[in-house]
Amino acid sequence: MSRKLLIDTDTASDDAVALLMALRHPDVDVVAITVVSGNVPLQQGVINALVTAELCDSEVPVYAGAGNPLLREPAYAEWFHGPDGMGDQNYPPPKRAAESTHAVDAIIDTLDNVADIEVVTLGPLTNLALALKLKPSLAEKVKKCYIMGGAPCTIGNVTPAAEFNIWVDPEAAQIVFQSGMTIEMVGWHLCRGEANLRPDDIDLVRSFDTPYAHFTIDCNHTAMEANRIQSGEIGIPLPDPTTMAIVLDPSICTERSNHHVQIETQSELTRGMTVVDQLNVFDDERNRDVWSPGGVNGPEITICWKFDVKRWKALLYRLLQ
Ligand SMILES: [Ca+2]
Repeated sequence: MSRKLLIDTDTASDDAVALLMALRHPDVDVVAITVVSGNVPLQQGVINALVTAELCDSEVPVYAGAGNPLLREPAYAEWFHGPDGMGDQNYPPPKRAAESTHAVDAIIDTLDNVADIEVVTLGPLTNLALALKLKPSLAEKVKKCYIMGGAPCTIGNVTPAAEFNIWVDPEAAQIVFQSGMTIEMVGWHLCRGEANLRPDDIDLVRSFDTPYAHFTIDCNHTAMEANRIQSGEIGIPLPDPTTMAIVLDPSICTERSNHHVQIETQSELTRGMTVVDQLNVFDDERNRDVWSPGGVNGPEITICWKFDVKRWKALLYRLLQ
């Protein structure tokens, strides 16, 4: 039986590849794509999600959601993905439009009614937080929620402390992380270094000569240049696709552990930091009031620390051919 996924995305170039992977995977049924403001303004993200679905001959419903974070001003990452989020490839406009239902209503309906639903979030957590605020019991309906976000090793890509998705809407992230949903957090660190698509990998992907392969490289060309400037790495960073690889084959994650996690919402210096209690200091009486005033610590979150780079790329390549 196919696994059922709901994917929430701020669709830009790496989201598009992650969507493509899920839509082309034979054992997965993507029941809904919900779009949130993040990498690009909401309506651009909707267009990018529809363009990607069309490339995959998929009729998956696409829903537009929150155009702003819960409390903060919107922040975009066009400098990284290009003004259209897709490396300015001038893709023709999609033939389909988004559904008329709001993404938050679609999330509530899907989580309530689709058995064994799994959720994958590839953007800021605004849509999911709004759904949980309206219906907290949804947390128990989700078999598992995979979150691309956070910087458990404290190497951020917006600030030294924070990864983009969590930084954009930290209040939403805190709501989701404290909701009791079964969560696996796949941080930004995994997509770095050897996990980038290196020039040799890019040549290999081009050699597949499929629309999916060319799309993957073309729409990420701005991201490759931005990555070189930001981190000095030569290659395409693919945070959302690395997360999707772990969703599609959880054994690709080779080291994971469970910890209490809090999201920083008060400080400007560390806004959106994913504070992971790796040594479980909360369990020590001496630390409890210091770490968590009031003694409330929330549920444990599974953190993925390491993954198998060869197997991540092998899975990607299989889905691009
Ligand atoms: Ca994303």
